[in-house]
Amino acid sequence: TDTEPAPAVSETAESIATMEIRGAATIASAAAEALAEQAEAAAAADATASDPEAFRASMRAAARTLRETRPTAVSLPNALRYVLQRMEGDSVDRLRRSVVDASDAFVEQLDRAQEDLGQVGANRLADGDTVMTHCHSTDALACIEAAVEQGKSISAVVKETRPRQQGHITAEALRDAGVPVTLIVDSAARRYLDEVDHVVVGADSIAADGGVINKIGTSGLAVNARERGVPIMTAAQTIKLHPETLTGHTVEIEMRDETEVIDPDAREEIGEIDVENPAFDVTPPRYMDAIVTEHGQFPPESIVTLMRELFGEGAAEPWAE
Ligand code: RUB
Repeated sequence: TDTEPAPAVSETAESIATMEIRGAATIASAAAEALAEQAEAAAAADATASDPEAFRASMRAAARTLRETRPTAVSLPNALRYVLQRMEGDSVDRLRRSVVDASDAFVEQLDRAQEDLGQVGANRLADGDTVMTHCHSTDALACIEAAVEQGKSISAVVKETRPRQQGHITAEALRDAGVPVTLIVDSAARRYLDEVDHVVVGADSIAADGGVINKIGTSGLAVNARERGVPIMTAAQTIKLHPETLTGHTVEIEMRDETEVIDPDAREEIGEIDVENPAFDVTPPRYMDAIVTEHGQFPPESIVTLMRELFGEGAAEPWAE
C-alpha cells in the first residue's frame, strides 16, 4: 500500500526537481535528511504510528518520491539505499530511531569524506597554481579550499557553465576563500587553458569503466585540456560511484527543459527548430588524469576495484514496492 509522503519530503523533492537544491553531494544529504523527517512524521501519524509494516511502506514510498526527481546523480539513490538498508526494529519507535540515526551518520560521513578528499586533491596543487573549474562542485571546491588552507596561493579561471550559470556560485565561493577569480564564457575555455595548471571538476556519477558523468561540457573541456597538456582531475567522494554500472547498466543523462536554453519569444521568431538540453555528459577515462576520493586518488581505469569493494553486494533497491 502506498502512503502520501510527509510535506517535508514533497518539499525536498520539489526543491531537487527545480534545482533549488542541486549538486550531487547536496542532493544526497538533503535526501537523507528528508527520510529522517519522513520517519518522524510517520511515527506521529495515525495510519503509521502503531503499524511497523505501514511505517516501512511509508518510508519506501518517500524514497521513491525522492528517487524520481533527477536521474543522473547516483549519490541520490546511494543515499536512499544507505538509510533504508539500516532501517530495523520491530516497533515503530525503534524503526524511527534507526532511520534518524542512519540519516545523521550518512550526512556526517559525507562531510568527513569531502574533507578527506579535499586534502588529497590539495596535494596535487602547487603554490602559485591557476585552476580552471566547470559548474559548481562542493567536492572540487574542497580541494581548492584545502590547498589555500595549506598556505598555497591559488588563482582560478571559472567557466560560466551555460545554461544555468552554476559558475557564478563557484566564483562567489572561491572569492570568499580568498582566491582571485577570472570568470569566462564556456567557449573561451581553450584559449585560457594555456594559462592554467590544473582543471578541477566534480562528478554526478562514475561508471565502472572509469567514465566520469558530470555537467555538460566536461568532456569537451577534458579533451581540450589533454590537447593543451593540462592535467584534469575529478573530485568525487565514493557515493558518486554508480553500482549498477558493474552489471552493464548505463547512466541516464537528464534532458532538461528547452526554456533553459532559449526564451520562448526568440524561439518563436526563429521558426521550426529543435532545441535539446542535456544536463550532463560522459568523459571517457582516457581523458581524465585522476579521480580523487576520500580513499586517495585513482587512475580512472582502476576505480572499478574500489567500486567492487564498496558496492560488491550489488545495487539492491530497498525502496521497491
Ligand atoms: C552539478 C554538477 C556538479 C556535480 C558535483 O550539476 O554537475 O559538478 O554534481 O557536485 P547540477 P558536488 O547543477 O545540474 O545539479 O561535488 O557538490 O557533489
